[in-house]
Amino acid sequence: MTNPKTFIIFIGPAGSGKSTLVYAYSRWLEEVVGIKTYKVNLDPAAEYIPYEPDLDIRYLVNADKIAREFGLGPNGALVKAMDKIAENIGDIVNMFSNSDSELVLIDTPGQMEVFLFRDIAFKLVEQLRKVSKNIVSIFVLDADVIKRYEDYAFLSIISVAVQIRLGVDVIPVINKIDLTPIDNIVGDVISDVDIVTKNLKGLGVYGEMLKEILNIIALYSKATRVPKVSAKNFIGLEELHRIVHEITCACGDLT
Ligand SMILES: Nc1nc2c(ncn2[C@@H]2O[C@H](COP(=O)(O)OP(=O)(O)O)[C@@H](O)[C@H]2O)c(=O)[nH]1
Ligand SMILES: [Mg+2]
Repeated sequence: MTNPKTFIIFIGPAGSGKSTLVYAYSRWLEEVVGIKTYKVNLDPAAEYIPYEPDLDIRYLVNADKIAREFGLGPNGALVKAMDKIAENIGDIVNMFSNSDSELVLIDTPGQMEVFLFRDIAFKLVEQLRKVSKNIVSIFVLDADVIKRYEDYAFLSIISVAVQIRLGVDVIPVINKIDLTPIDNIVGDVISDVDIVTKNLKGLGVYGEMLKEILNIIALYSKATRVPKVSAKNFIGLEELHRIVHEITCACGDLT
């Protein structure tokens, strides 16, 4: 029996490195693990994509074309494009759900708000669920954002918000560690809630609230480790894959 498909949805702010991570992770999977992935570009306004998409939404719904047709600016065109994708998401998912690859990587628009704050977010997951229950999201944040313990809390909370919105497990990932030596700031304790909560000082009532929230997240969240990666330099991809595997695969923990 073949393994059920795993879908991985990459989400994060513009420029955090989603598309670069799709490229690096897919190459790493192919070369190191021997898994051929299927790559979907769901960004109708992408100007440059570092990987070769197997399905490129720009050929079906193109933001530039919509801007010209309806006389819209870039934001209006992107919103319209995403709504059009949402309307047709059943057909779009059908296009890639029969691919041979057991792993499908789905890249979302640079501006995460047009994905997360529109129907497309949960409609996509709704359709993917008809194919497989192995769906996980990777939330990518630039290492430059994580300078203080409260920034770690921010990453955890925003990942949970994404989890609630999509209804799938979310793995928070810190990217571009080649540029920012975050070990000097929160280091390897980043996944240790006790240490983080002890270091949330001087925040008054917000600090107390954060401690409670982080402990609850640690209690319920499946992805308790936060992989630190460099999509550019292929660092941390093994740890990322281990966590993806732990969450999506019935065969359990690889560690
Ligand atoms: N130094 C460094 N740059 C990166 C890394 N990942 C992505 N970038 C750069 O960050 C910019 C935005 O990356 P991109 O993947 O397009 O971001 P997206 O908008 O989230 O898809 C590009 O110039 C990438 O080359 C990384 O790990 N290290
Ligand atoms: Mg991108």
